[in-house]
Amino acid sequence: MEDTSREETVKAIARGLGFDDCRIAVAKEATHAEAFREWIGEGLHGDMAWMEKTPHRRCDPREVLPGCKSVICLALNYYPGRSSGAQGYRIARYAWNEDYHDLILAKLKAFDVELAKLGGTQRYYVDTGPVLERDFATDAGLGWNGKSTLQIHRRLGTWFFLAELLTTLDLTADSPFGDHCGKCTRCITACPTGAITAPHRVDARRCVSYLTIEHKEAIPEEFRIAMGDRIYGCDDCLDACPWNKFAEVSREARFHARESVFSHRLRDFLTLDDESFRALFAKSPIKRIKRPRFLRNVCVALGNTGTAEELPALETAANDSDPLISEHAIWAIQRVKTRLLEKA
Ligand code: B12
Ligand code: SF4
Ligand code: SF4
Repeated sequence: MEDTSREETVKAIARGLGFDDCRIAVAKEATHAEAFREWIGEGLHGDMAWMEKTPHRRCDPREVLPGCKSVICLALNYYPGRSSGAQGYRIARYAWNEDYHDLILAKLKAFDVELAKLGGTQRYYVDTGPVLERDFATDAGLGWNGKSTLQIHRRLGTWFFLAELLTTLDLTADSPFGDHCGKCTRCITACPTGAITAPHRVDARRCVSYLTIEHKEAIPEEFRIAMGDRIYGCDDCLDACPWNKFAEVSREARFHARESVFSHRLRDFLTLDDESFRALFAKSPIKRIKRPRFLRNVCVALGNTGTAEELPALETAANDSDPLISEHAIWAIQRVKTRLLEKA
């Protein structure tokens, strides 16, 4: 009886802090720890070297928090709606406005204070911690890991962030919800670069999200055309998922499209210097990749979609002192010119 009321208290705290769902998993070795080790072993994480560090910790919360008994798994809906208002380019929806890390960490901090009052010691994370977040969310029945590897929630679809508190509180775990992908394979078909190489397996090195955000060097030529008009992240496997049909727009206005960004035409981004880049993307996750990587992505998209009107802006970018920008601008100019010749 006492345990039941503690779980209810935990879920009430989550609701009070604005989380859309909260479920509990047992703290143990992750169910798919072996799949994770294989994934790393095959180098599918590309140059995200931080993922190789301390795999024993990432696969078992008890290695992160001694005495950890439960993992409190949380979902926060970020769906900002269908259209950003952008003309001719796409940014992944999670990055349409403010960075979720700070926003969610503030909620987790308040959560921790409440759990300490119940006698718990916690570690809390969103995204960047050594936790296989989706594995524990599946165990807790928050949702299930779809073939795209995205965690799907029966009501929110795929448009939500995960966060969790590892706690020494011994809470009764919730039951898994089960896999509801059925025969569907839409995400695999929709992926522009063939990054979902098998159900439940993403080769990060092929994923547009990795190439445009995590990858620091030149974008391999084999993926540039497939990137199309995507300049930061990719939502194609999310857009394709039928479980998103009933997604509701997030209550959090700080996730809704930032007008000052999306009023830019694609070529306007090439005029940003370091200072105006930082100002435009203040508090946005895009700020993290800094101007050279962002302009690199813009050049590729302009190469794929641009017309003669874009050539002057690309010529200026081709003279940029940053080689990452100039190399991609030169590639884009060639591609636009080839297209113009083909049309002539
Ligand atoms: C590294 C990383 C990436 C990498 C690699 C992605 C990947 N699929 O592994 C890149 C940069 C490509 C990426 C992209 C994106 N990411 Co990311 N990413 C992460 C991060 C930091 C680690 C993921 C990880 O450990 N990958 C390693 C693989 C092996 O693990 P996994 O994919 O989680 O898979 C587990 C399960 O699938 C399970 N499993 C394996 N086989 C099987 C088989 C069956 C039958 C079952 C049931 C399960 C199962 O075992 C695996 C290991 O535990 C997490 C945060 C975190 N700490 O977990 C965010 C996270 C996964 N990303 C997130 C988001 C939003 C995205 C993007 C949508 C962003 C975008 N729009 O551009 C894309 C989606 C791409 C995709 N299809 O996954 C969210 C996902 C939320 C959700 N609802 O699922 C997370 C959870 C961040 C957060 N806190 O909200 N990401
Ligand atoms: S985010 Fe885009 S590129 Fe990456 S797996 Fe999904 S559809 Fe493929
Ligand atoms: S698109 Fe289909 S197969 Fe892919 S995650 Fe969604 S339901 Fe599962």
